[in-house]
Amino acid sequence: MRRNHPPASADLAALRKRAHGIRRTCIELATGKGQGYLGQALGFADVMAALYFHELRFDPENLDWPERDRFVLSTGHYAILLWATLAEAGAIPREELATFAMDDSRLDMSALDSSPGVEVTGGSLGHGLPVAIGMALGLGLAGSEARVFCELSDGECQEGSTWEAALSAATFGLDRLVAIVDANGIQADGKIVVRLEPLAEKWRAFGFETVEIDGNDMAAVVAALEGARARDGRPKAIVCRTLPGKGVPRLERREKAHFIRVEPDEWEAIRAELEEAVA
Ligand SMILES: Cc1ncc(C[n+]2csc(CCOP(=O)(O)OP(=O)(O)O)c2C)c(N)n1
Repeated sequence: MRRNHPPASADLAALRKRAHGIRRTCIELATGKGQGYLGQALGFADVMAALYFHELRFDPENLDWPERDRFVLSTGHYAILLWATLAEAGAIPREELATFAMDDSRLDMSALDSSPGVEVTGGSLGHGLPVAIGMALGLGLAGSEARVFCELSDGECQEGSTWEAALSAATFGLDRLVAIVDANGIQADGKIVVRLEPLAEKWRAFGFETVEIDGNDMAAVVAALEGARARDGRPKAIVCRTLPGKGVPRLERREKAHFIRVEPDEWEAIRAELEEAVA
């Protein structure tokens, strides 16, 4: 069903259930591949549930609805999470999930703009925010009410293009723009290598109205998104502290969670741990 305006209040229990469904689908998608970007997907699932089931103006039956809010997935390697979220929303047929990462599938390992629900090809890191700013400017010129939500990673906060974009967003007073940083503390080889802290203060200093939250606390995520609705001439940033592998203790404990390798006999335990976590 089309959501025209974000609702005034949220059903947190229902959103947590959605997040769980999304995590379950992420695991289903990764099962059998032996490896993948599962850690980030599990970590950011709460934010995606809040976005797609509460905040975004969104029509699962028409992903190209012109008045939709734009969601830019800057980290194309999080694609598995987008497919799981869109399937949870009924925007991708569940049967299609079986084609994930196969030749000719619409559901690639990394998000392409030819895929359903993808606004721009991600994956070349550091480009999502600049593109989101162009979209926000264009929507403003077209007289649209649509807003632009841009996910980006803490790794991308080490890239100059991100901060150049942030400067221009504040200069243009882009209050329809919400930057959502997945501050999960990791990048390719392990922990973040360049000192980013205090990250929220940096966004603030660049002119963004900024909050820093536990991105795995649904109440906090919803409050931050609702707080970012103000059209007050300033862009918004939400710095989300998330836990890679969230919901599956054996994955939460992994030191190298950027690209997870899973033994064939481990999937069952992973599924069981996820279900135990919500029991
Ligand atoms: C411009 C660019 N440089 C390098 C890469 C290779 N790369 C893919 S994912 C990744 C890790 C980046 O860390 P982060 O964005 O924080 O992602 P996370 O580890 O949380 O998934 C890198 C370096 C890339 N995709 N794009």
